[in-house]
Amino acid sequence: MSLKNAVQAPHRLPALPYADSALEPCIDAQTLRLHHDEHHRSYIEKLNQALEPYPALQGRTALALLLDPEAVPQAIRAVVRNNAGGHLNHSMFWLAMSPDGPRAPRGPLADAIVRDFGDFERFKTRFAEAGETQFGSGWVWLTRSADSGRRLKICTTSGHDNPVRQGQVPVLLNDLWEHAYYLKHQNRRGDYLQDWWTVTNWAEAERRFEQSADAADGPHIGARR
Ligand code: MN3
Repeated sequence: MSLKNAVQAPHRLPALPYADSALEPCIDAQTLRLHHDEHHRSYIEKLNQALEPYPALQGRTALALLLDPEAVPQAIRAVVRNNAGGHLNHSMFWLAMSPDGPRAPRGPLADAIVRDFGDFERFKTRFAEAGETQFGSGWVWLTRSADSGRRLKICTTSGHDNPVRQGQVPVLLNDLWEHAYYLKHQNRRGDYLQDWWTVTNWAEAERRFEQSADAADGPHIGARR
């Protein structure tokens, strides 16, 4: 799913593209089931609930709501930001993992990672370190942005913020909330981040990277609806 095709209102929970147990042993079936069926669902329910009195906003995608906060009444702006963000990020996150496929990037994305981080191992170390040191709940991202000459960079966000709001195109993301890993890894977020390379969907990251090429020319990257 691309950003511009985010789920239309009434917002609905997308099905997981694999079985609950498909990402074991990195992500156990119970964690994946709770994360998808309960956490992601609850963001969607809260988003739909907040939008209920505002029919004009119900046709907007989660991305559109996040990119135009001024269009959202102050009374529901924070709820919409948190829950549209939660919905969008999780919809991307399920696709950022796969039980099979290449376990390293190929082609133009592989070349860009070498160019911007030195080599693939160094990139993995920096991504995991950024995720481990993010204080509290949030996300770690690999993004491409116009303002840095289309270079790749690693960043973190708090809560469910998405760097697309800062004009960056997400290529890869990982969930740093404890609900993503606590049943199996407990407090060891660093171990989860290391294990996560065994389920990373590099084919999806390659697709996102290649689709970002044109969009990275202007200030509205990733923002086309
Ligand atoms: Mn989560």
